[in-house]
Amino acid sequence: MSRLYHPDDTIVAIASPPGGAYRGVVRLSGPTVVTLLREVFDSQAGTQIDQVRCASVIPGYLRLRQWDADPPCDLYLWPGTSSYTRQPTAELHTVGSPALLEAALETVCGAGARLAEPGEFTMRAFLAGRLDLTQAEAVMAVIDASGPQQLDTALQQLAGGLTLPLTELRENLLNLLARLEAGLDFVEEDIEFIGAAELESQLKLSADRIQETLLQMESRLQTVEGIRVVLVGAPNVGKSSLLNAIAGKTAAIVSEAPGTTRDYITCRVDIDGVACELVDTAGVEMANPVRGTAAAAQQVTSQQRRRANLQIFCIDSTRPLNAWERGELSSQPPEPRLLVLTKCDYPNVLQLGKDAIRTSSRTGSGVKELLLAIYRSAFLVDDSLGNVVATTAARCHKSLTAAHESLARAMLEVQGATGEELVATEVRFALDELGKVVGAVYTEDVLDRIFSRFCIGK
Ligand SMILES: Nc1nc2c(ncn2[C@@H]2O[C@H](COP(=O)(O)OP(=O)(O)OP(=O)(O)O)[C@@H](O)[C@H]2O)c(=O)[nH]1
Ligand SMILES: [Mg+2]
Repeated sequence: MSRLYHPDDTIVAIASPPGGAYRGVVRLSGPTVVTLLREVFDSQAGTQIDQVRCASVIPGYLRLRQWDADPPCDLYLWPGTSSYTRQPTAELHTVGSPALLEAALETVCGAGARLAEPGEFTMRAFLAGRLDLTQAEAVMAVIDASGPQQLDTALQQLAGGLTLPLTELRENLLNLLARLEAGLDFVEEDIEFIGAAELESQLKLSADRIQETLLQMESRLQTVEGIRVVLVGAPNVGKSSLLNAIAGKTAAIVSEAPGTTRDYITCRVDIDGVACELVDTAGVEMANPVRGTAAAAQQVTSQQRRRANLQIFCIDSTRPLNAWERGELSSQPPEPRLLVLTKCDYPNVLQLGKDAIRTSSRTGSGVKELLLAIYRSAFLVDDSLGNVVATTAARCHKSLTAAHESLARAMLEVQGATGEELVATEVRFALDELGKVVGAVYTEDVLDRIFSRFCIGK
């Protein structure tokens, strides 16, 4: 069995980032924290650590076995169950020297603690019921957040953004199950605890809630995979060159021969925390292409256009618009579109509205403006961008789908009057699946998978 399942061990880890810093933190949690601190910490004012009853900060010194000098240290102590892990927890805040922190770790281990596994502090918080699984994942998302948007989202989830609706849903279903089971217990007496019509409407309500959450999650997943930004335009206008300029590397082949790109090419870029999948497509010749490879390539392009969240319509600034481009510009595409003029390092023969972004892949001018425009559009394209916690969405999708299916079957059984026994079984099954999402029902390998992605000390 994994070591994570032994909350009776006292664990210790360096909780501050690696490398030298002004301050470093060593974190401990477990039943023997207070006894152990008596060995490794001297309070400046002579405070008796075992007398401390509530969360306190105590200035003092570390007593390191290997060192003669005792470095100054502030002890943050949660002696009871008010801590993150709901067990005695302490943090030793001292000088952030890697050698010193290692020595502190060794000393604490020498006094009876063991090194913590990745995510073990948060695992304890989960096992103690302080967090549910979606919140534990949010802790990790907060730590990993690479931009303000991701951070905001992770914090929302940590604050119970997903937990609250799911908890409410589970409670409703539990009540429903209780009434169903009461009816089953008194089947002889012919007392009705819940009528078929109410049962069906309650089931439908819950099924709809799950469906809503699923849809929300799907849009989150899509966001995490990246909003799809598709470059379209006539052959040879410089789409592939622009993709390379945005990506900062050669992802697509460029040549002066029109029709170079035949299949679509994708490339991921991260624009300040917003994941984008850029898609380069084959140039479009005309509205109704001829047969052969050109036609096949254009079919692929139309498919990609349909899947786009955002279109970047590229127009060559060195020549007048052709008929196809005029037609495209006069119609409103279903998805948001940015207009981009290419090859602006050449003398410009084309005047488009001021909304068009002027770029040159050769000099790199305008690429920054284009990135900013993509970034801004991303939030218009996908308003769930503020709600991304991909790991949770990926993990919960299967359970939510299964719960929804059970409730749909339960509704059919109510309609077919096949018996409340079967309805209750389906409701129980749905509850189990919802329980997996928040971690009310879990297996060891699910926990291992989730918590092993944490870093040590968290
Ligand atoms: N001077 C200049 N030349 C460019 C620029 N962008 C592209 N080109 C040239 O234009 C030609 C076509 O570029 P590509 O990027 O292959 O154009 P494309 O639209 O992807 O073409 P297809 O894949 O055939 O549809 C190449 O010779 C590029 O070097 C630019 O910003 N400035
Ligand atoms: Mg190309």
